Amino acid sequence: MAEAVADIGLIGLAVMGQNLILNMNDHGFTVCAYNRTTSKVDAFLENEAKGTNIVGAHSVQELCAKLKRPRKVVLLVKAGSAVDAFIDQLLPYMEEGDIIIDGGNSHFPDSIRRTEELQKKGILFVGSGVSGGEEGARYGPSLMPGGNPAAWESIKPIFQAIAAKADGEPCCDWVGETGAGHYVKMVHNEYGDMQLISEVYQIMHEGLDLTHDEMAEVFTEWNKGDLDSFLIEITRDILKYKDEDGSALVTKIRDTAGQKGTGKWTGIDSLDRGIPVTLIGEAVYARCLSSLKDERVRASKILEGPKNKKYSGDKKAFVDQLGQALYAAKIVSYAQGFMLMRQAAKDNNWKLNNAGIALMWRGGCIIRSAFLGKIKDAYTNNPELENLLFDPFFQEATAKAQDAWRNVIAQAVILGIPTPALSTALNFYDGLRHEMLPANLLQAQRDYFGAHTYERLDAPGTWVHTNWTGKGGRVAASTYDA
Ligand code: 2AM
Repeated sequence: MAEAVADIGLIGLAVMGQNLILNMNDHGFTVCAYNRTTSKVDAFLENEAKGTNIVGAHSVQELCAKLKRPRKVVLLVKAGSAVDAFIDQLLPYMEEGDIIIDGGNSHFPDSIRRTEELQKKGILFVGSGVSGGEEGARYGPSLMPGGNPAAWESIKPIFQAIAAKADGEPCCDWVGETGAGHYVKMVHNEYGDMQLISEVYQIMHEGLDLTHDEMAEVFTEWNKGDLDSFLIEITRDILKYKDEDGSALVTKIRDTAGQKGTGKWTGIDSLDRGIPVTLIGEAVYARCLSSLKDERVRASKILEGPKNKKYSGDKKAFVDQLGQALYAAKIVSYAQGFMLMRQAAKDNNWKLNNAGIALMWRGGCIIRSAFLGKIKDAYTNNPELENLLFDPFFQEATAKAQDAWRNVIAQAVILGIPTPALSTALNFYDGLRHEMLPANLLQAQRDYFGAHTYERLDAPGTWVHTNWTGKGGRVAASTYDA
């Protein structure tokens, strides 16, 4: 029988798995490595792990024998059936209180199911979002663990040690119950931020005729203030990057955006829950429209735009307004994301750690930004905050930016430059702050053509049908909703 020497085990020796093991080793933990194809265990021990405290196992049984109690096993294997298969293989060698952590890209309903099934067997399951790619895994990822809360005390020292740090604080905290970790990982995506930055780029390029070096200067300045973030920083570097002929390389890249699906899944989830996460929606659609390159080339030759395509005012002042518009729209984007998480928490009975979530995203991942510190403060000050925009800091920030934001969008509309994300953010903001929306008319229309009934403002909870034409029946269609 092997001696229990390891603090934690990890299954799945692809790059992410190997890097997480090396990261844990750097922080003084003894890790036992295992992989389905066991030759990879030997190769890893002989190469990357040579000279470290890392140990290997050639079977799940050997892995479990080498782990200190309570056993902790991280799975970093292909999402889906491989995770369930490994859980089944581990169970015979585990005892009550042992912990299985899935650090892969699992869909959150699977993590809900696994937490519940394993709890019945006395095993603690954790579904953890891991963000930051290979580099993050090696030197400090953003970690978003959720699942069975009883597991947190045991895994906390390891997780917080290996996570990225922002102002000395680990970008890892307990997210919430069952599938909360993987859910938050899904909502945390860069689609909104990237689309907003790209729209601002198009306005500066097309409407203001700024050179790429001038734009890089603007992004350098923005990165020193409220907009300080990884994406602003890399945009600055991209704009400066020259091709062999001395021109900006970015101008030579075919303008059709790819996507792996995270944004799409967040969009679909938001539609399912009835929460208007419009920035992600627009960001996904903008990528779809970009992909219709051939059709756009044909359209560009036949569809009319405005005669005047250049901004004629003070460019410097307008660039400052662009920065404000970008900031305000970004606030709305995060407000929408937290609205979605709030609804998912209600639907699933999760008690979400909102302040912790903002902190987890401050480092290690693509959306990392200084701005998230303000979100953390907002939820620390008021854990029950109904909407991020109600926090005094964000309420004031949007109020201060709104004139600039409105002017930017008005000018973009006049110049014929598309701003789907910047505009939807403002439309959402204006919609949210309207006590009355025209849904009264909409309800009347539904009642007119479909007898769907409507609720009266002066008698809440009373649903009535009006015979709008004086013809036809007086029966309400309460049994269907078309
Ligand atoms: P492998 O090296 O044996 O292929 C990323 O692909 C990781 O997931 C690898 O460690 C890989 O193991 C593992 N993996 C992928 N599909 C798997 C499966 N069906 N069962 C077990 N491990 C799997």
